[in-house]
Amino acid sequence: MAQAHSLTLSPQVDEAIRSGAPVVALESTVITHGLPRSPRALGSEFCDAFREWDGDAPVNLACARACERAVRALGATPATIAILDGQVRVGLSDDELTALAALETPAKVSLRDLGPTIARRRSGGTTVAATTAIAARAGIRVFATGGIGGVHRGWRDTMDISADLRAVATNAVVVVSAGPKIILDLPATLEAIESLGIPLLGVSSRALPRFTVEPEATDSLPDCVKSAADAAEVATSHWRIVPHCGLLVFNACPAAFALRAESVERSLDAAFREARVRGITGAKTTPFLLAQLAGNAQGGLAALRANLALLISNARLAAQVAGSIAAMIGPHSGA
Ligand code: PSU
Ligand code: MN
Repeated sequence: MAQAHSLTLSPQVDEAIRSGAPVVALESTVITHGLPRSPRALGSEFCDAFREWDGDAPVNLACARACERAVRALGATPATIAILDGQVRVGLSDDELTALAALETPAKVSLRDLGPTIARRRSGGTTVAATTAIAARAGIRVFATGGIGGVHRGWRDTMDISADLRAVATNAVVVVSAGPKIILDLPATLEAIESLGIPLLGVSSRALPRFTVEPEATDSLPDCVKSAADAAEVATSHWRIVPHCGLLVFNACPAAFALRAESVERSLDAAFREARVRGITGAKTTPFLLAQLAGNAQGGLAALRANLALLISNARLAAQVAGSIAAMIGPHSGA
């Protein structure tokens, strides 16, 4: 294990960063809080599209492994980021990944929780916000996740705006996601991204992807890239002028697995009602709403498939972007 700053890097990740080889950071709240902890049969269409999938493992572990395999298959090194017993880990062994996926009471570690979690020697999954900050500190330029946090519905009353956005605005990392989580106020989230000065790029389209749901019909993104190399070119150009700002790449959920908007609206209403009845607020909101949507009797399996499909697809794209950036800038000087 290599220590850089206060981070513990796996030998593979340490070597890749030192030599300037492409590395992709992967988030872990999705493992600890976002996915089922038992195996699930996902059907042959899914298994054919995603050969990385290992159907015998619990879904959360299988997903973490599949994302890592997808990254490796494209010549990059995966670095799953999490906190284990107070150690900030960048790159996990398969045993560590297995242990993380089985934690009984994992913490959801966002930016504000880093110090407390480390000092108290706790374990948990890092959110997009915390993962982005840790990746930047390690010298990793590209990060793949599912959906990003943003401005929550009802923000006028609650001020609930995810730390994800500010973290991307203040760390030079390309964050590849399938757009803002569908539970959010999407127009307000786009405005907040603009206010923070974060470049926002669609992939071959300026339609807004909506996490597990098919993209909007109208074009509302300011720009789009036509390839991973194009994204890398935009990122490195931005960093020459604004060196500490991240970029958002919105890669729509693979069309074969995306959910129809109409079918999701009804379950969304029910999920919000349930959250209100149970008094769910703050950091518990996002995991609760997503679990309600995923647990919905009809939509459940389709929502799960969509979520997994976009996670693996984002890991693939991120690996290609990391490859292009590595080819352009070579070894990172900051780590
Ligand atoms: N995926 C899930 N559940 C989650 C998250 C992802 O299924 O809780 C995390 C992501 O890591 C994202 C965070 O960064 O939720 C956003 O939460 P908040 O709105 O509290 O910032
Ligand atoms: Mn919040």
